[in-house]
Amino acid sequence: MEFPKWLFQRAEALDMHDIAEKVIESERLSAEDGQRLFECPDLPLVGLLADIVRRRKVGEKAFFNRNLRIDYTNICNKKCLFCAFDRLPGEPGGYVLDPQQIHDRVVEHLPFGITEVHMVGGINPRLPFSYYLDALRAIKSAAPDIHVKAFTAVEIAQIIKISKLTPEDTLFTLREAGLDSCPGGGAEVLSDRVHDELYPIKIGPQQWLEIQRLIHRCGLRSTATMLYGHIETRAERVEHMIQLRALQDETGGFLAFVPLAFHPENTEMSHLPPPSGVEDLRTIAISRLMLDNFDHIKAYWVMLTPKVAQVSLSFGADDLDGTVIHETIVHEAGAKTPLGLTVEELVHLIREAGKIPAERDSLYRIRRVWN
Ligand code: V47
Repeated sequence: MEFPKWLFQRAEALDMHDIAEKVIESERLSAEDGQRLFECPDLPLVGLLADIVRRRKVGEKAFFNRNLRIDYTNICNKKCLFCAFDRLPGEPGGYVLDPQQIHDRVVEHLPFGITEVHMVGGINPRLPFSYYLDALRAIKSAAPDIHVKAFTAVEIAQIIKISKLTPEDTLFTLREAGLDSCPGGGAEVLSDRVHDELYPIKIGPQQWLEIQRLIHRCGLRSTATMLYGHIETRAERVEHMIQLRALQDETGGFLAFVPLAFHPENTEMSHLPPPSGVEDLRTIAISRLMLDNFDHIKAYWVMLTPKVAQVSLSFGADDLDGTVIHETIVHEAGAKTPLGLTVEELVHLIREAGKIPAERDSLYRIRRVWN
């Protein structure tokens, strides 16, 4: 690809021309490159480089789907300091949705044309293996063709523990009950230091990666997240991306990367400021540049706000997740975003960003393009 002269001059002025050249030549960036990009004072330059990669991957399309969130329980014994959603077993305010309630919630939302249910919850030690299977079956009995994206690696670790089956057989049994793919939550920051400080009794980086490897080995796809903007360093963010990239080289099982902007309200870290819009855009752009083997970078509007998510479509992101009806985890932590966007609103956001709206299914097959 021809190197635009003005881009080269701009990069050269900041001693970033070697990175720009690597991007143009589709060469893999190193951890050191990632750190230099975080330190680069010219955010639009970083965004332009990310935009080159985005365009190469998906052209002018930007994706979304029609999805419903079901957070089946907020009871959790993991005491993560960044979480405002959890209630300890026995604490007031805890809930568990029974399979009938899950079924009814799906039925209630079928008129919205949902194609995916994204279902996660806390680590509730009182739930037996049969609960997880019944919850999946409840969704499929309401809508047999719906894609069920459920249970983060943290929940999968818990389900394996209680299932009395091998890890592989646990996954196969979940699949038989209706599991189609797994969401990417629970990764937080793949760093032992951050793990020890913020969520020491939840699975750590190596186990999270191991469970993802298992999910992919069992034939299921998944996503990967990173919770940024709290105590992690920029070097730790880069290290997180490098670890995901290595696993993706090995399995090819990740569909997308989803950077999650930390919301401090009502958490043990409420004294911290939330990440700024600039930090959001920079993190998204650098993830697009570092994760060369990921097809999609998701701008999760629920955490970013629809406005920042829209701008991020020019900074490396190509997907707005979806309608996300009824998210609760981050709304408990102070998110002021709506409890769902309509398809019309998503199409409008994407069009205004100069991109072509493409409704996708959960595996990124296109269902409709708004030309
Ligand atoms: O695992 C918890 C994070 C995740 C807070 O896979 C918080 O496509 C910000 O994983 N501030 C759940 N974040 C959401 C999630 C997700 C969302 C959208 C798409 C996908 C996907 C996955 O939210 C949790 C945790 O990492 N979280 N508390 C908080 N205060």
